Amino acid sequence: MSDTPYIIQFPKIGESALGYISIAEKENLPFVPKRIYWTYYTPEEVERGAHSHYELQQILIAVAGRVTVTTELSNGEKQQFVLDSPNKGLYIPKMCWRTMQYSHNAVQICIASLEYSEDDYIRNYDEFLKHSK
Ligand code: T46
Repeated sequence: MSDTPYIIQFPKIGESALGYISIAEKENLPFVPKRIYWTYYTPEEVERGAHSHYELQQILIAVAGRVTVTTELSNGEKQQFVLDSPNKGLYIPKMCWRTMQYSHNAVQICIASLEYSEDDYIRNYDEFLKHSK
């Protein structure tokens, strides 16, 4: 388990004449997935996210379009990632504030380490800062 976000390159098998397949296998993932969900048709002017998780780890993939993700760790370190390829994922550790913006055609898949629990969310930024190291 990493404490910081990082890009995961998934294998891209195929060729332009035939198309491609990418595969997420448990040996190549930082956790064993318990849940997968996807978001789509998010208007470009909408910012999603704006929360952190106490325990949840995630991998975000833009399987279509472009997703811009900003992350902030509890030590104040901020980063921006552009997910614009179906074989590129972003690992998001626990206790990481994130916001996402989407191109009009973006479909974002999230591979999650835990089942859904609203109790795992920190949706108040000041509350998140209280957990700063
Ligand atoms: C995250 C980012 C990347 C459920 O009922 N079950 C679920 O498994 C999920 C993920 C959401 N919901 C409900 C909770 C809200 O009423 O769906 C609604 C939208 O969720 P939220 O506003 O949290 O959506 P995003 O896109 O801001 O965040 C989601 C995930 O919730 C979150 O864990 O990290 O995607």
